[in-house]
Amino acid sequence: MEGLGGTLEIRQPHPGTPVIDPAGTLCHNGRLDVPLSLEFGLGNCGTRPAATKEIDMRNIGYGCAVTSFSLLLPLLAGCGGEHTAAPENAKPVIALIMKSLANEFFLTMENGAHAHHEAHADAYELVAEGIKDELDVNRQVQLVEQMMARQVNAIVIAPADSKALVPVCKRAIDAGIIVVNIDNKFDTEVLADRNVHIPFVGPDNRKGARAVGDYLAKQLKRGDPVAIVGGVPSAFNAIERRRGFEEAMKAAGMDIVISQSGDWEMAKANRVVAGMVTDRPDLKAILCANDSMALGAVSALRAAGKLDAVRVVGFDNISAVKELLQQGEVLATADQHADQLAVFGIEFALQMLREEGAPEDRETPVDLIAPGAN
Ligand code: ALL
Repeated sequence: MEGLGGTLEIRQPHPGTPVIDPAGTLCHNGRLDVPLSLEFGLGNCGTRPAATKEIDMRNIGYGCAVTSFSLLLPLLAGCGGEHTAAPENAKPVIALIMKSLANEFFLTMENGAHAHHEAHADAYELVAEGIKDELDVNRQVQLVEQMMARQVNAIVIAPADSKALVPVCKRAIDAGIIVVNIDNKFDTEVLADRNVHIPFVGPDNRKGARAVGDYLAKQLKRGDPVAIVGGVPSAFNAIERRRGFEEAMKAAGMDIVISQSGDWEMAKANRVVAGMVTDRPDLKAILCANDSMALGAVSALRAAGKLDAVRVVGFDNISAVKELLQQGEVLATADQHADQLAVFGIEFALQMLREEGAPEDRETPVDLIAPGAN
């Protein structure tokens, strides 16, 4: 079997707008991020799974506005179950698997990765993928499986869930792929249970949140009632940020009267905060585990006429929050250098590809961003 055929249909998006097709494929920046796993059955090739192939549309020149065409994919050389080995001197392929590209944080991360790749294009090939929303864990599992089918050399992953992605990443490692965990750390116990070691490259989220909370505390009075809006509860970085906020508030004698999840999402945080200020009109501050949720909190407070009475802090230092920081509507955030986070992971993976064994985990910087803080 020398090639496989298929037909791909892509709808016309609004220019420059992220578009998600029903299969969860994300199309943005004029690029079709084709987890569009074109699934081609292989007839009687019994031992191999259905083949998936991802297609980078960047060079096609139509942006995402391709309507319909046929593809011939010289995908698998045969049906014997053997891996199609890359030529000896081929560049390694590194797959970056992120979370929600609807969150500016991950777009910044992706742009940083592409800039690094452009500067080191002779060293490796980059495939960057994301999911459509913060809770789409299954899609991330599928992305790892697609990268395995594609036989990439390394996967750099920011897992949406610290436990659920471990088994598929273990399968990738067993298949000979290097896996580097960035941003949100895998659960240590689950890794131990599965007897797998995955190096982590990312910040100390507890420390970052503690710094934001300590700064906020200086603007409050002992005993003030405050609330926490957390990230997805199954994400370790969400747990760590909540701990950092709690430590700071307790150390300064504040009263944490409500703690609820906003699932990292602006809209969910907006609803949660609207409820909080109704239940506790005396609230003095809201600590949000990321900036998307801080934006949702600010708009809920504005709608309730409470923007002056309640301080808001976040985490990420996304551009929309930079403006609010200047206007004083958000008091502080933490910068974990999204543009560098994937780059650190990619460099780590390249190092592992060059040398045997895994280097030590690497802690990356996280800085308090607040007026007069530095
Ligand atoms: C985390 C990141 C960001 C982000 C969040 C949303 O893993 O560290 O703070 O806002 O994911 O997915």
